[in-house]
Amino acid sequence: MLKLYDANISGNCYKIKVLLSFLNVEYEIIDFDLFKRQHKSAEFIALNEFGQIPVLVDGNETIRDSQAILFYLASKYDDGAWLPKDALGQAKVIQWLSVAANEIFNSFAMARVYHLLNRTEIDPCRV
Ligand SMILES: N[C@@H](CCC(=O)N[C@@H](CS)C(=O)NCC(=O)O)C(=O)O
Repeated sequence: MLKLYDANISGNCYKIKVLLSFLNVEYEIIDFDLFKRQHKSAEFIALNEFGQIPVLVDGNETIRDSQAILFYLASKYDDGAWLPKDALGQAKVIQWLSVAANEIFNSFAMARVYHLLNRTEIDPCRV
């Protein structure tokens, strides 16, 4: 079964759980408390050298980064509804994934974490 290294407060993890539920794919959650710094353990760094969640493990394959995981799930577990097979369709999906990784992450997501967790760091998503 797929394993998702997750943290409940993470928007990057949330979007993967939304796609997994749309695709009806079963998975196991490995729940991390970021404030206990489980994501910086040697065992987890072996899975993701950046020490960040989300990470997806599918058998012998390990995928880090939410955009890459969305791409992987839609390619492997869907019939083209979420990720078109043609070059232009794929480019249009990737252009929106880039918006999520830049414009949305650096504005709404930062503001959410800043207020939700009362954090004052320049990059409140790093724990
Ligand atoms: N580019 C990565 C960013 C992942 C990321 O920023 N994860 C945050 C939680 S949403 C994290 O692990 N923060 C803890 C840290 O970096 O120390 C992705 O899209 O998955």
